[in-house]
Amino acid sequence: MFLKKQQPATKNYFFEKSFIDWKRGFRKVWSTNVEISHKILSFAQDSWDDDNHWLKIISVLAFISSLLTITVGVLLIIPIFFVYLITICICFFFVTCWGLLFWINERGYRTFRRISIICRKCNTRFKYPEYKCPDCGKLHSKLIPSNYGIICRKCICGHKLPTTFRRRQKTLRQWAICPNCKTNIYTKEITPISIATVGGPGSGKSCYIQSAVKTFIDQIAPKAGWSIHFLEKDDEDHFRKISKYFNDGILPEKTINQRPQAFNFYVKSNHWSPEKLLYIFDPAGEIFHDANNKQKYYEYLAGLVLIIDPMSIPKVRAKYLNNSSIDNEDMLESPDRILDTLINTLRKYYKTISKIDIPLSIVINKMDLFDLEDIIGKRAVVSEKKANIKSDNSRIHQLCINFLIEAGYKNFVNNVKSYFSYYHFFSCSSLGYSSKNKNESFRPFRVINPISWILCQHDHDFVKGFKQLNKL
Ligand SMILES: Nc1nc2c(ncn2[C@@H]2O[C@H](COP(=O)(O)OP(=O)(O)OP(=O)(O)O)[C@@H](O)[C@H]2O)c(=O)[nH]1
Ligand SMILES: [Mg+2]
Ligand SMILES: [Zn+2]
Ligand SMILES: [Zn+2]
Repeated sequence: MFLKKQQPATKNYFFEKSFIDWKRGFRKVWSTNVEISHKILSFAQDSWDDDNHWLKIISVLAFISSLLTITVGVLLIIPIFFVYLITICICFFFVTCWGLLFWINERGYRTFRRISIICRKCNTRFKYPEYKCPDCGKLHSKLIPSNYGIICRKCICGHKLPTTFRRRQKTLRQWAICPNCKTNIYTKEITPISIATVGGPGSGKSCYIQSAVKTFIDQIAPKAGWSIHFLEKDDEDHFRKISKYFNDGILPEKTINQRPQAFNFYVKSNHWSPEKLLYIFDPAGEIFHDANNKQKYYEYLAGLVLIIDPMSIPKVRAKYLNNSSIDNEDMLESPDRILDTLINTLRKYYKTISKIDIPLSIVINKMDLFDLEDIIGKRAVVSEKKANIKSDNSRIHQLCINFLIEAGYKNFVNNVKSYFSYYHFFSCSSLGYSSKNKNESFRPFRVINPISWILCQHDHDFVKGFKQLNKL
């Protein structure tokens, strides 16, 4: 409520100027009174020095009136200014209470809705953007109800800036600036949900993210009654492009950006407000070679999707390589090394020795290859039909664990269990068929489950949303 940082704005009258006015007024009236009494006193002294008797009488009278001026001054000025001060204090009290109501409303809404902003350029997350005054360009931080104004703030240039959440969103969105890199952020103050992929080069992260996003936007959102729109035109164009490539069976290019730009879209529903803004990060696999490679987004992750290419597991590879060769054989990196690096990086980053609280989806990808679907996919679940297992997802989770243990990855599974508080194993195929059959639309399957699991871990609105969806 009382901002420490100086703002290029004038403070609310009752928070500063009223007390300055009182002090100035009191000084002025008091000094005028003293001055008048002083003048009368010096007149009395001059008259006393004269030999004229009449003047001596006048001098005595002047001396008495000088004393009276001071006394009446003290008796009148002090009570009047005391009442004046009390009135200002009462106004200050009521304005503060009024301001506190708005401030609590703003803070409560932000905390409850977990509102913050992520800069697209530097990936920094911050609670409040800076707002540029549309008239003079001065930067205002924390444009919220404060001692600089309850419902609006007056910039030093005279321009009035709204300080309440809704009016600020309506009128000042294009003036929001990242406090870190000072670029325009355009985004609304909203609930961001950030998800990032993890996996070695060529494990299938980009294919996975693109097919999961496409499935979410094209199939899940319309079914659930959520409307999707994009942060910027570039995001929409990017989505249209990958959508077209997907339909034409064209693979994404190798990711080279070490600090990935987030792919964003808003999810709007009648059941929640404000909208949710999904940030999806897809880094290049090479960053997981280095445990010191800290990404800014680690600070605010809602979940991680660890992609495992089954062919990067030596035993699995040995079993299937006789049947066929793989495109990116020489690039494959063992998933246990990737997991070790991830655990080291996160533990260093969060300076913790206890479990990591970020939900982790472990996804065995490329399920279209060979007979993997019969071992850890839906076909395996159908053929087993275990009555005691609640859902296909729980069964696949267990099958994946068994598969990894049999493939010599017991340590991997144990590390997941001992270092992560929330984890789930999934299997899916981002493309639906081997990339060798070019120019045919990809047919991903089960790609949404790892993402929906993370969304449900992070946000209660999505739990209800997906529950509703499963009932349909
Ligand atoms: N058969 C099959 N191949 C896949 C699938 N997903 C990805 N691939 C193959 O894996 C290759 C690498 O996929 P990407 O998504 O580019 O891998 P990445 O993890 O993003 O790699 P980097 O960008 O280098 O980190 C693709 O060119 C495909 O050939 C899948 O679901 N099935
Ligand atoms: Mg990639
Ligand atoms: Zn201004
Ligand atoms: Zn920035």
